Amino acid sequence: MIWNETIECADRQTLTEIQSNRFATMIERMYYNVPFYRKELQKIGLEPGDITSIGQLKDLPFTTKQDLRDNYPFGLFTVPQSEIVRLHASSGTTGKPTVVGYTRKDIDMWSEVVARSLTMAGVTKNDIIQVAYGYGLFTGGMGLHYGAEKIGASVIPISGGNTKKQLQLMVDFGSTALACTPSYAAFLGESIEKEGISPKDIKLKAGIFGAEPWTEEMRVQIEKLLGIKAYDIYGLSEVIGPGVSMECEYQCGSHVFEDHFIPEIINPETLEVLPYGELGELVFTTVTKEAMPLLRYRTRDLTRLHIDQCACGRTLVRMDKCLGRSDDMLIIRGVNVFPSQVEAVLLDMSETTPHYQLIVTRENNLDALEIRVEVDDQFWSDEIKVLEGLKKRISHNIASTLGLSAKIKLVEPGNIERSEGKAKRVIDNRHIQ
Ligand code: DLL
Repeated sequence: MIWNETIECADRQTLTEIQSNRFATMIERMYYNVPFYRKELQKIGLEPGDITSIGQLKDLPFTTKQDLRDNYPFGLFTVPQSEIVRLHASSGTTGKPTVVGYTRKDIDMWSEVVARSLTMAGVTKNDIIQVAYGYGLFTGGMGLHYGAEKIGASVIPISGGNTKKQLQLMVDFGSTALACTPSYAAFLGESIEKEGISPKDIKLKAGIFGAEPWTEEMRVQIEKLLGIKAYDIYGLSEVIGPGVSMECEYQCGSHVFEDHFIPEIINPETLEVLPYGELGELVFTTVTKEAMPLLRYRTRDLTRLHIDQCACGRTLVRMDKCLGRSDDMLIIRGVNVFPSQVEAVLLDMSETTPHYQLIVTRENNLDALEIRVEVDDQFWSDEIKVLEGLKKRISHNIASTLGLSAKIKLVEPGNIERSEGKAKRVIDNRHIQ
């Protein structure tokens, strides 16, 4: 089944017309309501009326996470606060999060694209969907929730964690679909037998997994453990949240909902637009978002786009699984982490130096983060109690900044390897890409 056949199967010309009209209106709104965009557009001598076609997109300036940070928290909103009905946030590159706002119409649009996504995974109003993405500032929980309600499925808003209860409700309520990160899905799968549950008591058919990179091998493993078909869902808070693109049953890339989000692939060094099929950085322009539209937003995700017709009948462009990032962002247990956030915490504390290393491992499908921190010469002590106290304080500050707990290991002054070139801040032993 296709949720919105008129759009999802529209011919290219129709789609381009829709995009061009919406794009022109959006540029106008940005120009008149957001000083940042007005300045950027004026820099290239552009007046809103000059934009008539989506073909002109390639000549317009990019927006980056730094721009969002510079305009923190609400500087890029095009509507007054009274029109905002929801705020979400994701990790910024240092202490401050990236904030996104939604009008009621934005929430409706978001529910629509998630409804299309869930329909691709075969979810209907006859399904019971367990939403085990985190509810809160993270967009995963609420995003899936509204989309699932829109199609009329029964939603279990259980949020993440509490594995025992997840499995108990999965059996007792007869959940037929599961939405969570792929690593948590694998962990749930592995916990079934440990919890003394018989796999035949699990009624799941489909999984809607995303928010972090995962491999084809992981897909096979999860499908086997949970007895389901596992689908990839992609999205980012800045653009809307989950539901920017989604895999159909043919699983040959995720269809991008191009009537709302226009994708481009650029060379991250030269910034030139690359043709279909070439690997580069994914860039999105939103054409319907009201509260916080984005012009050529650099996602930093590396992938390819394909335009050839998909066997499912949808004409929407497909993107490959993300092959990595063009910055240093890590995704640990579904939480976005920038090494610079850790650095900001350490710089804030007089007892530590900004010499540190992040070591990421994966055991039983769950990510673990260890942070090795070099202690300041003045503070280093032979007294265990003093160091234990420091460890606790770092641990607390890291958890409140990253939203993620980490094991802290204190290292003697001078003992973290110095590099002559780029510091090796991250050792990722998960091999997921
Ligand atoms: O992760 C939104 C989301 C929630 C997507 C639930 C899917 C399911 P952020 O926290 O802003 O938003 O993180 C966005 O996560 O730029 C990618 O690097 C990564 N990411 C998201 N989905 C996928 C995926 C949500 N399916 C960042 N595969 C993005 C690989 C993904 N990476």
